[in-house]
Amino acid sequence: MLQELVTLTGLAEGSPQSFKVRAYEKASLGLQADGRDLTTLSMKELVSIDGVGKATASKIIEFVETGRVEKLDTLRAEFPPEFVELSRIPGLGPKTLMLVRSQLGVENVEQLKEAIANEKLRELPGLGETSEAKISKAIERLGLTGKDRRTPIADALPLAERLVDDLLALPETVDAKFCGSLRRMSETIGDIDITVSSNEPGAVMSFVVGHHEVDDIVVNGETKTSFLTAAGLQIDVRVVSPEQFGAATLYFTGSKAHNIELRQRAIDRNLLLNEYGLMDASNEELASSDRPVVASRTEEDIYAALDMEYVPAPMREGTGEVTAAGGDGLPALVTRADIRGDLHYHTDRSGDGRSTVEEMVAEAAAQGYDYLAITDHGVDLAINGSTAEEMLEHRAHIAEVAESYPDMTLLWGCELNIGGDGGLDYDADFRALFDYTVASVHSHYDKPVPEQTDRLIAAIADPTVNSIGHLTGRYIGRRPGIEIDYDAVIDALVDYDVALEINGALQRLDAASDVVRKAVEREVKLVINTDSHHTSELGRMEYGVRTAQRGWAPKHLVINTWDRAAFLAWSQHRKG
Ligand code: DGT
Ligand code: CA
Ligand code: CA
Ligand code: ZN
Repeated sequence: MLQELVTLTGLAEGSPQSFKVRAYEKASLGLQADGRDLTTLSMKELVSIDGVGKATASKIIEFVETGRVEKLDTLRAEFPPEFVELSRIPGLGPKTLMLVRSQLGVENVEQLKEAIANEKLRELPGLGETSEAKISKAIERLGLTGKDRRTPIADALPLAERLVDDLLALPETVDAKFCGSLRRMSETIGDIDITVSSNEPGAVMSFVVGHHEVDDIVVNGETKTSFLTAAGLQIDVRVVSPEQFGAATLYFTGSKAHNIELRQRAIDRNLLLNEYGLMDASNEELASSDRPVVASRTEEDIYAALDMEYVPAPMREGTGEVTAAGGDGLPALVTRADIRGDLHYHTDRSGDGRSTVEEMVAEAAAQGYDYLAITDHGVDLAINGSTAEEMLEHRAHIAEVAESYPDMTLLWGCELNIGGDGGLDYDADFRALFDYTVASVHSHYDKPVPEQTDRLIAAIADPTVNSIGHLTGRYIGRRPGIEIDYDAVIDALVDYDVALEINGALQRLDAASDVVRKAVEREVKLVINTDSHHTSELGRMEYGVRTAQRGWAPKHLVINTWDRAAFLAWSQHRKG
């Protein structure tokens, strides 16, 4: 709700920097950091949270008590979802967007495209042919058009996790899981599919119908409810009996291509696979509902009955996993339990970091990590970066904190900024002092492919660089990243033995899973990181791991699964 207030108020005020917008943003960060269940807090408790003022607190109370916020309803009426969506387009800030609306009557993507086709945008003050072309390209690359409009995973996954948690808390629920593209870790989601196991579907369905996320009911059946959220995202909830839960989650997780291959494998064994179970089909006389069930309660049972290894959900895309799982075997995939450290990690030494060194290190230690690289921004990242002097003080500070954590090796690192031409922060001698570095792109997103490729290769070739962070700099569905020649970049990673990051932030998931899979084929070293800027963000490691699995990443290529000695030796090897 607060995030929506941030966006809509930004539009209403014509600036994402306005006082009100920043107040909501601060409150949102404060609440996130606090972590308590908002619905249980009093006015007094709310305003005592860092960044939460009276105005925001009363909106939360209003929301908890009535399920609505009047201010938000007013803003929603003024800015319908199809208009708000336009604010995702790079180059269309709130001011420009409001201008486009008032001058050209543009209310949605279709009308915006039409205005671009008629060369209307370039005539507006502050815009020109270049910005018009840029906006046009961004619309294409964001995939905003038509009925196949999709929701970025960052907007769908936290919502699905909350819903599943709410369902699991229901006494009538035996088990619940989100399935579909979301469970497979697709970058964008058509709709959310949730499967619930229960013997009392009626109770589950009425709970769903009454849920506060429901804006509009599409299907209201005995075992299936489909509804729309206020943001227009569709959620399908199906209830099945506990005996059929495995078959149902297998079916609804898909992908369709994976299901089709599984079904063929079943047929080859005289079996029948559907959303109710894996059945013995040898007696053709029997009606399908009378066929003996071979397996259905768990996915594990079904894969086993098909003579296959269990296939982790992120791999289920019908791109060779069925053959591998039923034949030579799947790669020994990395899992969350294998991870021994985080190697892209900020503190409030970075302008955009929001927790102290002490807090961030304590949180990492609580994960049981063996090593941790603190990688605050280098000096080139304006506002957020630190000078050489500040970095040296920071090193001393980190060393001091490290004394309290004898079981964890704390590295003084840096997130180097890859400049427009591939240049890096500080001078080479200073960079060589860091224990570990991640180099990443934070600007110049629009250069042509050959220049972007050269730029990355220059950074990879630099002997002070250990890894490349968030490869393209994209924000899924919001900002297209840089376009590069992946094969050339992967060649360079191999040649210089530099690790490729899989960034677990849901907006990023960068490198993308298909790029990871290419890199895996070339045995590029990988590193899975959270890029945390706050103590609440360490959970991203799980998303990074799932993305790695989607890219078929085996444990042995992931450097932050290695034991301390092996990792430390590797991190120093380029320095000779
Ligand atoms: P999405 O929602 O477009 O991001 O993608 P999915 O994969 O979540 O697709 P969705 O929601 O249409 O259906 C959920 C799952 O149900 C899908 O992954 C596989 C299964 N499924 C749906 N339709 C079919 C079908 O016609 N044949 C088979 N074999 N499976 C299907
Ligand atoms: Ca779906
Ligand atoms: Ca669906
Ligand atoms: Zn970072």
